Amino acid sequence: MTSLLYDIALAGKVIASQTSRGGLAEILGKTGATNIQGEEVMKLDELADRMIYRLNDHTGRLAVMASEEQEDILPVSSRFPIGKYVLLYDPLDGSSNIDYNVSIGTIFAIYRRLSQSGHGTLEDCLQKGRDLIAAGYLIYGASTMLVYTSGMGVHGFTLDPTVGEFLLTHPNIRIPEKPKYYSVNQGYEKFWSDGIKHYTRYLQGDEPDANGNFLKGFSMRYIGSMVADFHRNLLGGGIYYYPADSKNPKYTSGKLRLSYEGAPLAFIAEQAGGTSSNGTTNLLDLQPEGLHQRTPLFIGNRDLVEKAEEFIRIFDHQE
Ligand code: FDP
Repeated sequence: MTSLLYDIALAGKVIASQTSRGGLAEILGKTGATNIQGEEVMKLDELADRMIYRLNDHTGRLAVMASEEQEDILPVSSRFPIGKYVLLYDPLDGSSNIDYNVSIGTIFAIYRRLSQSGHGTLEDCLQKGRDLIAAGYLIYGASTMLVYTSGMGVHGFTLDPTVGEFLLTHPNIRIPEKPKYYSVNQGYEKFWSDGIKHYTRYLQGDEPDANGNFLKGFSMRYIGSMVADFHRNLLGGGIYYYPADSKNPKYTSGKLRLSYEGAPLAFIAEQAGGTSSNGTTNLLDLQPEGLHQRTPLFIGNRDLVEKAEEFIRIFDHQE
């Protein structure tokens, strides 16, 4: 496990070195291809995807991988030894921000394989977040950080570019009890359900909850790179949500993916004292039905996530 995390950290260093060179390295812009999600593939998406795969395919630690950028699972080649772990990853989260020098990230989720031997299977990849043995993210921002949990707290490391190593800077991260921020793309408000609209006004301090209590109102922050939004709220306290909306009839379950975006961040949030939900159920308890399954997502301070569930229950009549 430690070696696997080390390999992911190494991929992160390489991706960071590329992102920090930006326009100098001719790696900004689109490849011209469209991925399985129907999104335009950026050159850096492709580079990050390849980098993580190549640094992990031959080590003997993994049985199978799956990436946001690839439609099918990526079993380890028969040329290489097969290991006992499963790696799911979003190589470059927030890729629509790449060209604007805004923070982006990599998210990863690690499971133990379920199959007994041979190549890893789809079933190995479709495990509940509760079965995660480690999860984390790299954030490529003003500095590069690696934040991860293996079920014993959340720890953050900052890349020291002068020595090329991640050094422990944020041991045992806990979400502050007093939240500061709410983070959502409020440009989509007209596409939201009543529950989400009322909940958002509650967060702004404009509406009471079911007990008649008002909040003072939080500051709104939204970067549009989930890793960066999550990271800020992890350290500052708050809630990030991307609800289901009626904007695109194709995506009735929101935009974000359960297995390699929602579940790993949910595991981190829980380890830091927070929680997550799809509006009714903890994200860690959802059984993925497909590799690229989308989910509505609410993640951050426990009381704010529970309050989102309450508003949805009351206004959207969900049990
Ligand atoms: P992106 O499409 O740029 O990769 O994972 C998808 C994601 O980014 C998240 O990182 C981000 O929070 C969200 O989508 C932004 O979506 P909107 O532009 O719809 O707000």
